[in-house]
Amino acid sequence: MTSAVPSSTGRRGRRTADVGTLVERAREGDARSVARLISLVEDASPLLREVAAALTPHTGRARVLGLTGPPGVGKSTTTTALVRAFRQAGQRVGVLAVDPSSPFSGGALLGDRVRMQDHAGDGGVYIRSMASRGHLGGLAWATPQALRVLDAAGCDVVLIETVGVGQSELEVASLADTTLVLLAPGMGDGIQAAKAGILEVADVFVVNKADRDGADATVRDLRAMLSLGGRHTEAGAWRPPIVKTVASRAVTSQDTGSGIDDVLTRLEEHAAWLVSSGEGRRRRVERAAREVEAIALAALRERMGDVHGSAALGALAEQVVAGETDPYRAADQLIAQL
Ligand SMILES: Nc1nc2c(ncn2[C@@H]2O[C@H](COP(=O)(O)OP(=O)(O)OP(=O)(O)O)[C@@H](O)[C@H]2O)c(=O)[nH]1
Ligand SMILES: [Mg+2]
Repeated sequence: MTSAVPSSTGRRGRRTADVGTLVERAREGDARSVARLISLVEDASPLLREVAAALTPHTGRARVLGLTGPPGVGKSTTTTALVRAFRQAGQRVGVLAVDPSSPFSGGALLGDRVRMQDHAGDGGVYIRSMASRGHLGGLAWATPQALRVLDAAGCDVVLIETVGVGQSELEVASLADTTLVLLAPGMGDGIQAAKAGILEVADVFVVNKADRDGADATVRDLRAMLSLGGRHTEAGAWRPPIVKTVASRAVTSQDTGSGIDDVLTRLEEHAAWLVSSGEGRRRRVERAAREVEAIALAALRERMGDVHGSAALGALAEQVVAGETDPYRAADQLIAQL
């Protein structure tokens, strides 16, 4: 038996479907069901446990690509160009944009926060913006679950766009099988990126806006930085290639010379390396570990919330004040009671 899910048209439960039906429909490619499942994730619904159980047998197939980089560098434009390329290759594509500050460009892919591609024209693309800060565990908690929904819904590729400026973005990048770090000429982007630590997570570097002055200088800066060391210099390691692109050209005119084809080639090479080196498997295990950890921490935090103001905590606090115990021992006792 599965639980009733409030419809996305209102939480007052005017229309309901059960979790099993919703998952079934999502797997058949019904965009509205996919949207509702992701809404459950965003709302941290109590039904998620059931949703995860229903989805998991159908997951593990999607290839996950992370795109990160400084604000305005062209992540959404590049995502749009890649989506188009994958669609042309007959693949189903999901896009998760994590707290984007600028919208996606390009006709059919224009999406608002909740919009999914729901018309018959192209049911092969799902786009979703995630704004889940403030939830228990934040993005580390919500993004992998949204990913699982898209994976189970039959997406061959899922692209995750994040702005590379902080820790949560690094966490999201760690969800990916392959991470693309985008930079653009000027503004000392390379140095900024190094500071933010995003160089270390790069599998493929994309120097976008190569139509602008300074693209070659940015490539040189990057090469120089990579030669200084890092995980890629170890034996058998993947050496991240640097590709120059003009993503806006790929989106507006689809002409060649945009560099997007080169990006696709590098992605294929990296996918092959992930298999041959065993690194792909290792990343997925790591991803699962983080997800389990995030769920466990969120559950613990919730239980700690129940503890706040509880009689047990009050009694321990009295003992600390009375000098009968110290705060560390009291905390141990509290945790033992959870
Ligand atoms: N000249 C030039 N402009 C580009 C190129 N790619 C993207 N742009 C423009 O750069 C601006 C920002 O592009 P976005 O794709 O929104 O960049 P973003 O990295 O997703 O931005 P945020 O999500 O806000 O961090 C837009 O006006 C694009 O049209 C390019 O290759 N060359
Ligand atoms: Mg963007």
